[in-house]
Amino acid sequence: MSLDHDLGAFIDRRQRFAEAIGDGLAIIPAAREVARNSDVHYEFRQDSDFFFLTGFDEPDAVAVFNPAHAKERYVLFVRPRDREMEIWNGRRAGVEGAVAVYGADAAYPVDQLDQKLREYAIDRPALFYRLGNPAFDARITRLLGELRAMQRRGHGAPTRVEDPSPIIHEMRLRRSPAELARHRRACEISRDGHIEAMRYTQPGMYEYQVQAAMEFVFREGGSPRNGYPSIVASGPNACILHYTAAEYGYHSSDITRTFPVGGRFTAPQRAIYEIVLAAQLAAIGVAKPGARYESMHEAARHVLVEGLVDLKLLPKGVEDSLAMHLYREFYMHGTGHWLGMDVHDVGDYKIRGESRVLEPGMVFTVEPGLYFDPEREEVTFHLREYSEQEMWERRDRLGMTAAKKLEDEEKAKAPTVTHRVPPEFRGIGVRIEDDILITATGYDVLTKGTPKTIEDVERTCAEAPRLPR
Ligand SMILES: [Mn+2]
Repeated sequence: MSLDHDLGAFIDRRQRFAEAIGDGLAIIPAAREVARNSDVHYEFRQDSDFFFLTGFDEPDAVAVFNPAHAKERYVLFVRPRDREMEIWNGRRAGVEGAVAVYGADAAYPVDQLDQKLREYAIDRPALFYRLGNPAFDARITRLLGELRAMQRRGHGAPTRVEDPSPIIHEMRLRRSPAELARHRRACEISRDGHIEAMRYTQPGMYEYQVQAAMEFVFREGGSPRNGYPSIVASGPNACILHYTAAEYGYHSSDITRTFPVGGRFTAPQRAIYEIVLAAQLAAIGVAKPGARYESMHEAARHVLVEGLVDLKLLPKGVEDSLAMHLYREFYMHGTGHWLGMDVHDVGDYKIRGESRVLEPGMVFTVEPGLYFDPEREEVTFHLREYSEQEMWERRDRLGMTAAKKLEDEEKAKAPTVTHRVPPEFRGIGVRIEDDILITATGYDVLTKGTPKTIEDVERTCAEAPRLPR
């Protein structure tokens, strides 16, 4: 059982979910164990939607929500207690624990699922189930077939199959105070790991050794696992790009810091770093309730382009470079993403084609960067204005392959200009990423205290590490 199982929070989520599905029947499967090699499995991590509603962190379970039922409104199907299996594979809550600890109205061994579903689904107008899991989909199709056969004998079968994810994902998008406390802790632990990485790193080390120092701090701080596998990369210019983060209480942080292995930024590294930092601060500065999500990307992009133009890294001025998206040669990703139980968390960015408006309780990353391929001596820019919005709409409409073909044709027609990348910038990659919470009046940087200015980064790199090396 999870140590901090806060039953009240899960009951509240289940009530809100039950209200949303009304007299429907919802079936939410847990994650399964995945074979790695031989009889070894990958480390198990529960499905986020399933955990959000149940707090139950064992594999091979299924949660059923049936709000119109007289008694069994929330039912867990779980692996039963088995003394021998538990000796080898760890403790199980069993049907007893599913009721006593996890608050199910009833619980059954998972092999009784099909039989119980036939009973629960009778006279339910809608089945809430997310298609896309082949083994489970087949089970649901079979169930529906059986129910339709029964219908001839006078019982109603569900006529709608609906994806429950939009309901759950809108709930996950806004953090409650208790969720926020866990999320803050994930961010603090990640901050501490990054600080130790800056202190610990020295020339000649392997990337995985830096990773180990950082992850030692994560685990020691109470994080049972990372939010995602660490990405620790060093470039040929002694400029090192990290992104990694701890998970705590099923909430993930996401931090990137770029620091010089030798402890001091060179002048070209410094120039690029200052642009990315200014872009990041500009983007964070526009975050507040009521602001469009897109406005952060627009703010970051503007500052990045101004910096690139100043350094003569683009062949055109600021306005043209933005309209023609010339910066994409050095900044090819978006400025952030929702952050929560998943590192790239759920939730829509646009609603009916329009950028979503920020609300208190939403958490996202702001992570601009600039990247200069070490082997790219010159860049050929295509001089044509286009709208990214239209590009994405066309890609959605035509599919990626057909849309790309059209894009290539348009590019081929556009005039080009070839521009040299000065050698001192080649091989530099800088990204700076923090986690931002929208508050009632503005924002709060959850990852504050992670060294970010050149001065703070260099000072931290010069400090003695906590860990021996
Ligand atoms: Mn990120």
